[in-house]
Amino acid sequence: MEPALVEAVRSGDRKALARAITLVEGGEPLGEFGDDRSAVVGITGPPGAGKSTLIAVLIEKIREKGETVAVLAVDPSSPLTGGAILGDRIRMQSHIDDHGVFVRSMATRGHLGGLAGASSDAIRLMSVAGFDRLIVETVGVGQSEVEIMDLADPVVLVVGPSWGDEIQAEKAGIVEIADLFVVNKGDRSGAFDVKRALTEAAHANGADILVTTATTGDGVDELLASIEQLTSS
Ligand SMILES: Nc1nc2c(ncn2[C@@H]2O[C@H](COP(=O)(O)OP(=O)(O)OP(=O)(O)O)[C@@H](O)[C@H]2O)c(=O)[nH]1
Ligand SMILES: [Mg+2]
Repeated sequence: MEPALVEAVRSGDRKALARAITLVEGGEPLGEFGDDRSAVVGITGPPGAGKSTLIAVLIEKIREKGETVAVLAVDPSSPLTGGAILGDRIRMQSHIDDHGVFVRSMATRGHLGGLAGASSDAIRLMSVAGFDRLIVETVGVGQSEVEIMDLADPVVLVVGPSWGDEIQAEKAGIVEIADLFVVNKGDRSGAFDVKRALTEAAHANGADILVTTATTGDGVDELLASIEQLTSS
């Protein structure tokens, strides 16, 4: 990649950052540069669990603390959830004029392999751009999402109150790599049953289980506190 573009990204130019991510998405190699990487928080889980809604609340809380945050939402190729790109944009739009927030979707549809590599380069670019916190969202339904989560530490698994039916994500090995479990939609019946059902898996990972309601913000302060604790250790 052009050193001038990388320099512009480093200086905090958001348009340059967006352009650079488009280039790595198109397969352009990023090349070498200083790896001053911030902690990457991975947020994954089955479609519709409320990941984007939770992230929108987290963004608000992070900004209230005066920290900056960049989010990469890696969209699934599944036609079922392909509308997520637009949904994510709309949900996070309230932060669009804030220089301390950068939100980017990366489409997996039609991607010719190397998705984890492109995501990794996009995250490096966001890190170099100087954000205090980096978040990557994936839908935990396939092997490539597990690969992307390899880039993240900690990994937060978000499930809904119907987790019992969501065996795909379990098959994909997401449960094994989660550092924190979140049962979202705490306002719905079943959330506490799911919490109980996850206790063993969480215990095996030494992970906590939180219950949140993203739509009201309930439990999100605790979620951010847990994330901060995991990123500081
Ligand atoms: N009742 C209730 N609905 C919620 C809650 N959190 C999110 N939702 C709703 O659940 C739906 C899916 O939320 P998203 O945030 O798009 O979920 P997601 O996990 O990002 O979905 P994908 O990116 O498509 O996998 C939306 O209609 C949200 O408004 C919650 O805590 N309670
Ligand atoms: Mg989403």
